[in-house]
Amino acid sequence: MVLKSLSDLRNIVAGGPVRKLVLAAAQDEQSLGAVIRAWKDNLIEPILIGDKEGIQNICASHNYDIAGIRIIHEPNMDMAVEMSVKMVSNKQADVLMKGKVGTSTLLKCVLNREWGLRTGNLLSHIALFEVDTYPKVIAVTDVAMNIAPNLQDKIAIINNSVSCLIKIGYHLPKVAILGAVEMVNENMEATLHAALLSKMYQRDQIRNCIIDGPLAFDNAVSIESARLKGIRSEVAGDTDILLMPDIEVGNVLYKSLVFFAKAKVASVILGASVPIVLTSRSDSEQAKYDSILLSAAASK
Ligand code: COD
Repeated sequence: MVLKSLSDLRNIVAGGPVRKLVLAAAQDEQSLGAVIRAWKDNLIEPILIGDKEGIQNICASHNYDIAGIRIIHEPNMDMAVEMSVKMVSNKQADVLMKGKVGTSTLLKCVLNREWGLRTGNLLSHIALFEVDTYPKVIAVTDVAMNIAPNLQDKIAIINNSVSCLIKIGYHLPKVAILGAVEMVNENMEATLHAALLSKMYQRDQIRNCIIDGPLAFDNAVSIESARLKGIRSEVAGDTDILLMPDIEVGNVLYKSLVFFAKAKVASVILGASVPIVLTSRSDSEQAKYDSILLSAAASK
């Protein structure tokens, strides 16, 4: 199974148990809109923690009927985030979502050694894109969390993203390790990492996926381009996951897809004890909604 579009996530979530999602500092207009829509669609059970009056005012201004949704009043933002994270670590919720709070405040709580959501794994970000010029959804990682991943970090990022896609229903997702070129060049560290990761895959040191690299972006996503360059690869032109060399390349690709190619996107932080919806203020309500569904689908 592969996702052809992000709307496929809805069927996957609808076919599973209803996940509890806690929205930390819930007095956030766009996040609330997306959460309430997913709740109305019977796809999640939300718990809203934050300033109750602020939450109710936003809902009243949009005519949202929120009777039946649990709201916990905590006007202090830091306390609201701490309470949300503790609710997840006490297994009272399956997904954590960022509301009206800074990313670093939320991540600090998530990484708290006493009551946070650490698992011993690296946390990493994955973004799934639906773009008209590619026949299936393509995942890009890591475009938002790990700045300059070393080889060990890249192994963890691959494992996080592969298990996410497997939870959604994929079998052996195809991972392209990107470089600027498809040849190993000792002056380009990304190509050295790619060659090592490919060999580790061949030796079963990385499992549950098919890996090839280095691949340049063109031959990772176009079989014609791979053919012209004489590249024989199981991944070229049929990539499910693009592993980025670093955050700059990843973030520029992310924003190019959204702004130039008008791609739809859903994203989630992986590697903690539960998926974390950590969309940014500039993401559309639709992107937040799709990210909620991705997180619910990846929560198993
Ligand atoms: N996974 C697990 N643990 C981590 C991770 C991770 N990815 N990152 C840090 N930790 C742990 C460390 O082991 C340590 O115990 C603690 O957290 C603090 O580690 P530091 O001091 O290295 O981490 P910070 O707080 O300086 O940085 C963590 C960030 C995630 C904030 C940092 O990596 C960062 O700024 N990333 C980029 C975020 C960004 O700007 N994104 C914008 C694009 S939209």
